[in-house]
Amino acid sequence: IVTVTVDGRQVQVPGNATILDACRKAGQNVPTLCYLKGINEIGSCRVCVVEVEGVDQLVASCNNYVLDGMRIKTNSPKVRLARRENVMLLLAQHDTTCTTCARGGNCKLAEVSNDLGIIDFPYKTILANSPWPHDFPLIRNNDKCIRCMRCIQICDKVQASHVWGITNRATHTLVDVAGGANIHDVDCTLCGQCITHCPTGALRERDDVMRVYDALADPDVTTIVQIAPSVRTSWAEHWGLSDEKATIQHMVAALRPMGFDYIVNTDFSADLTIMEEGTELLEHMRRNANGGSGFPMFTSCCPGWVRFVKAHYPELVDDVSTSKSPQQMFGAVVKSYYAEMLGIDPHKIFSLSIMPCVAKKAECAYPNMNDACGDPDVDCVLTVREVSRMLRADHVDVANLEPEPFDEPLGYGTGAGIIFGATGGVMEAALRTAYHIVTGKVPKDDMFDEVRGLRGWKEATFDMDGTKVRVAVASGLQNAKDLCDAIVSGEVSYDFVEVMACPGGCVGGGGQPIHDGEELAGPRGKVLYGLDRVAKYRNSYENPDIVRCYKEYFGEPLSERAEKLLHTDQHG
Ligand code: HC0
Ligand code: SF4
Repeated sequence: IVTVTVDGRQVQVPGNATILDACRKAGQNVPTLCYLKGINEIGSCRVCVVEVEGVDQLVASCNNYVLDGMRIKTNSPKVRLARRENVMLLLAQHDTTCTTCARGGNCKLAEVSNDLGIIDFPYKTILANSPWPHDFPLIRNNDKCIRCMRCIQICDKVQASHVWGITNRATHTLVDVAGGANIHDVDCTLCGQCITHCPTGALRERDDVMRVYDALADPDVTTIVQIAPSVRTSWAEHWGLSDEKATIQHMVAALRPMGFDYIVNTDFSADLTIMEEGTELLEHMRRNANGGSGFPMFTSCCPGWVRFVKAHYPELVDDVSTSKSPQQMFGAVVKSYYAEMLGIDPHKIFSLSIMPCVAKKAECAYPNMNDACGDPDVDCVLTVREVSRMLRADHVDVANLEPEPFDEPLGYGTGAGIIFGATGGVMEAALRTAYHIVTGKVPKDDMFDEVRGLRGWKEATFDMDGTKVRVAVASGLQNAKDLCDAIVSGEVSYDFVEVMACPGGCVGGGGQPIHDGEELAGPRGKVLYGLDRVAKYRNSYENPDIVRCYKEYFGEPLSERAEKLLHTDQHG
């Protein structure tokens, strides 16, 4: 413990604290721009500079450490001048057309610049012009890049994907696809983590909002929208509403006046996925007991993970579950069973899904995801950010909505479907149903809760009346890589492995609302587990809509029709 003085106020901090930590402890919120705790502490933007008594040069507070007796000034004239100058130099290479920026109103650079009172801007702006294929679901706009390096670090350290690199030097320095490659030719998983960690509008998702407005305006088209599990925790964050005023039923009420014909719940198809995948798991274990690959079965619902495993572990691809993701299962059900039930021509359905995910935009366009009627099973995917922009454009009075139910049938999802959105949730949901299949008994409440929580690599062994099931759960692709390496080398062995590309699972997804520097997977996940706790049904096999769906249409899990519509042997 050392004692330092910040703007005249003494504080005690651990000897390994940064100056920034000490300033914040003293109540002085020094501005930062490139800084991301634990991930990017390189002091490149020079916005967090402070004056330290006895030191001539200003020091970056994010990556310099305290010394006992240090006296720090966070807002001296020298500091203020330097911060302004540093930010103005960034602006001199930034496209400041903020009115047409996807991040409008939610930009760290704009915030810092406004806070510093940069109104008269003396420099001429010179912009980097690097081309980008605008059909790709991830868009890089280099004239908005401030070279903070956050995207490089997230992609390297957290997502083990190494997509971004630095090209050129000095004032020509650019962050771009490493080695000058085309983004189509590198192994971007489309996890979107670089987007949610970008402090400006240099990275964003492809905007598909106009396709949705066009479908809504076409009288010949029936629009059916599904909403993913984790979206219920985050859709209204833009408006800062309480959890009670921002439930999924409020979201249904918000979407109705926009003109959607049917609003359905991806939780239902998450339950469907569990029925298929839980059954498949038991077959996979049987195969392994009789000389199968020896590798565990891997979950397949996260398209970021599927892209990753295909690129880096081809030897494991055959052990990825053939079950489609809940999004794609719902798409296939909508254009077959649901269309039949409603008496609509499936070719005239526009099937939309609202996801916390960028990779889902790619998943729905894979050529093998058109099993129902030959058209894509899901036509379009919007991120939570895009939907929030639509609600703002339509001036929906989000704070004063009366909750409304989903459309029936296929509107109901169990607690097991809801927890899909958090890391470990798919595993827990599958184990509840597998337990029932194996033992014929109802699983005790929360008997598989060991796989919950934000740790990047979790493992547990469960006993199902004598059948031992060894499981592991990873989220974040560096954790997934460590896990896969250990599996391939034989260091560890499991029966079932869940991987989600984004840290914390879909609640931390790359299509979620952006709160710069804050990680919200934890609190959002808690909401999902809270909903599971109070759900009428907590096990997928108990879902009355699922029971009906098998009775009327699929027969049983892994039936011929289920294999055709709900499974794929290719994964993209
Ligand atoms: Fe998934 Fe996800 S990836 S868990 O399987 O929540 O259900 O498809 O919708 O939200 O993205 C399910 C699928 C989602 C989310 C995402 C979640
Ligand atoms: Fe890397 Fe994910 Fe961004 Fe692709 S989307 S560049 S994998 S962080």
